Amino acid sequence: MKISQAVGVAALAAGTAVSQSRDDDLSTAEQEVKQLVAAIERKAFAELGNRDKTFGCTAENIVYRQEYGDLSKDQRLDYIKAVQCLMSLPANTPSDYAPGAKSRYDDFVVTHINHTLDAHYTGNFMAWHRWFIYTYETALRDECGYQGYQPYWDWPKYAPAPQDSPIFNGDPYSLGGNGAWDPDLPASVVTLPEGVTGDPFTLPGGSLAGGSPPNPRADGLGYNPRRLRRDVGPAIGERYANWTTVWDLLRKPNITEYRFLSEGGFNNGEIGPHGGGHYMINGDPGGDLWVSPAEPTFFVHHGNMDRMWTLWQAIDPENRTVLLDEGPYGHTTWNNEPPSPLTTMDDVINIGWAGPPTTMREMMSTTSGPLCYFYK
Ligand SMILES: *[C@@H]1O[C@H](CO)[C@@H](O)[C@H](O)[C@H]1NC(C)=O
Ligand SMILES: *[C@@H]1O[C@H](CO)[C@@H](O)[C@H](O)[C@H]1NC(C)=O
Ligand SMILES: *[C@@H]1O[C@H](CO)[C@@H](O)[C@H](O)[C@H]1NC(C)=O
Ligand SMILES: *[C@@H]1O[C@H](CO)[C@@H](O)[C@H](O)[C@H]1NC(C)=O
Ligand SMILES: [Cu+2]
Repeated sequence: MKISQAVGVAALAAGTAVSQSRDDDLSTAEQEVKQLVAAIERKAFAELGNRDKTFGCTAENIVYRQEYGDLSKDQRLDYIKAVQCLMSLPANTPSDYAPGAKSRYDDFVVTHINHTLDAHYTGNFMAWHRWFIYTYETALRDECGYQGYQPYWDWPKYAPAPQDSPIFNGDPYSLGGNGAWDPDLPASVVTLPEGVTGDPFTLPGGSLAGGSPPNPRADGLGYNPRRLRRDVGPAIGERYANWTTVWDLLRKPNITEYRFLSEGGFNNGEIGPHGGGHYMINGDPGGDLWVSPAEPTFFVHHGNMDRMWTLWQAIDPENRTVLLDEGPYGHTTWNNEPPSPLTTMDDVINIGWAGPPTTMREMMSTTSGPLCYFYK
């Protein structure tokens, strides 16, 4: 008997038999995803266990990133304190380049704004964000004394009610809630743990979100402090980031197909779980492609983007850590517009004042290059 059938039987026995086929399908997918992820993890751990000590990354020194809700309350507070610390340290970005960059945290926002058009719908997208998140995690640890690792947001786990999840429920251990409804604003005003509200960054001019007030500079790099606003709810996640989505994603045969589901088809209304995670947060700046890292939950969302890619790669590491995308998203320009060369392993990944550069080659594995982490 498949586990998925066993769950159906258990639900019947508990008198909670799922009557809607939709729910039944999702719980089937949930069980299948959990089995598949467990099998991938066993395979990856076994491979690590077989490595000898000459390998830089082994079962002894690898570290693990955890789901936000799996952290203890103390661990969540440690993470929040480290993020607040990053928001209180001085910026590396010169103020004549970006007057809005007031803190070390803002270095990451500035870099993301500057690289929006050469790090999304491009061949470096997954690797660029892997290095971006890793550098952020490193700053939390080295500059703010954080002892843990970057947590991730397992989207489908909370898709039916993300506003009640440990990430968004507004309790002192969360990354803030939706806040009180303010009839003067199009989205809700968020209430973040003390400190997290300090200096949310900027919106670039002409950006997607109806951010207000508009940034004083057309390039969005001016100083524009305001409270975060969110509109967290179930509609987007249930549609674009459910258990079936994850099941389908992990079974994609190549990176082109993988990315087409993950990021959505271009301009056809599909947003995939990547857009789904961003628009589950929504608001200002979370709903804005350029400035979205100014919303602290960006990093748990992209943590899961990286986790998905890591798990998918671990199914066939030999092929999937060398394979570069040959589809329209595999080039050095946004959706290959205007036409540009394919991204190569030697391409440099630049993250400006956020941290040092790296290469595509170094970012293709979390266990076989300079990186040494996995997910659990
Ligand atoms: C789950 O997500 C997929 C897209 O990945 C969508 O096509 C499907 O309709 C969603 N399922 C439900 C039950 O909403
Ligand atoms: C990726 O997989 C799809 C579906 O099997 C196939 O049509 C496509 O040619 C593959 N692309 C590459 C680059 O192998
Ligand atoms: C890649 O996949 C193919 C078959 O799918 C397999 O034969 C091969 O050994 C794998 N590894 C490499 C490095 O090509
Ligand atoms: C901004 O991005 C461009 C490439 O688009 C790069 O040449 C430049 O160094 C970047 N500047 C900063 C400050 O990150
Ligand atoms: Cu991004």
